[in-house]
Amino acid sequence: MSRRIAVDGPDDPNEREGDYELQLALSDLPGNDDFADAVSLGSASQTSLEAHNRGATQEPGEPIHGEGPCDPSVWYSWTAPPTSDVTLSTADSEILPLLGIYTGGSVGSLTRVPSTRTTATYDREVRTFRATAGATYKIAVDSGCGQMSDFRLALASQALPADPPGDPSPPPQPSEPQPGPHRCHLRRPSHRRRLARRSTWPRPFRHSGCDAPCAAEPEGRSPAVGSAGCG
Ligand SMILES: [Ca+2]
Repeated sequence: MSRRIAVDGPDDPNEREGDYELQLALSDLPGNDDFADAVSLGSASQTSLEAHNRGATQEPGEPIHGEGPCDPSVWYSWTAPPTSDVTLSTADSEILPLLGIYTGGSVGSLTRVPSTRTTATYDREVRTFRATAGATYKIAVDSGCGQMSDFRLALASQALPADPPGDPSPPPQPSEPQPGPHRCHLRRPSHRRRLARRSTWPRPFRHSGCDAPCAAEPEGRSPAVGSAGCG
């Protein structure tokens, strides 16, 4: 396929004519322009690469990764080995890089992964996110203002400490009966004993379960049968 190239000057008529130099450079299109062609980063805990987004496009249904809709994006895929805190960096890129992190199986049904942009300058963006063990993340590298040039991408993950093994729960021990509030059970003397003791009534009641005598009932009153506090 042939292309025709026009060379023109600015609107100012005083600058419309003069010498010029035309440079032409050819570059292969990125093979991971489309989501389905994402380059796999495997499950490395750390990795870095240099690539470019020249000729990259935005697919129908592709989310907007930054603030603009230009989206000359390329895609990568990475699977978290353990649950980790992950840092993505595009430091020293020749574009104004933008990063998008997603899960999902098609470009039109992606779920954006919560992330924090810790650095954003003209040549780098740094984002951190929490990755779940075994989950596969789709990473888009885009550029602001539709820039197309070289970029760098570095991934570093820090596995979260595993839960401490902890001491196994001790087997349940049979609970010993706990002493409750001490109650003294008064027993009323039998009728026969009451008759025998009529001459000495009232007497201090004796009770079971308590060595101390309970207070005598007021004279002339029969003690109630039941329980009463001892003390
Ligand atoms: Ca693309």
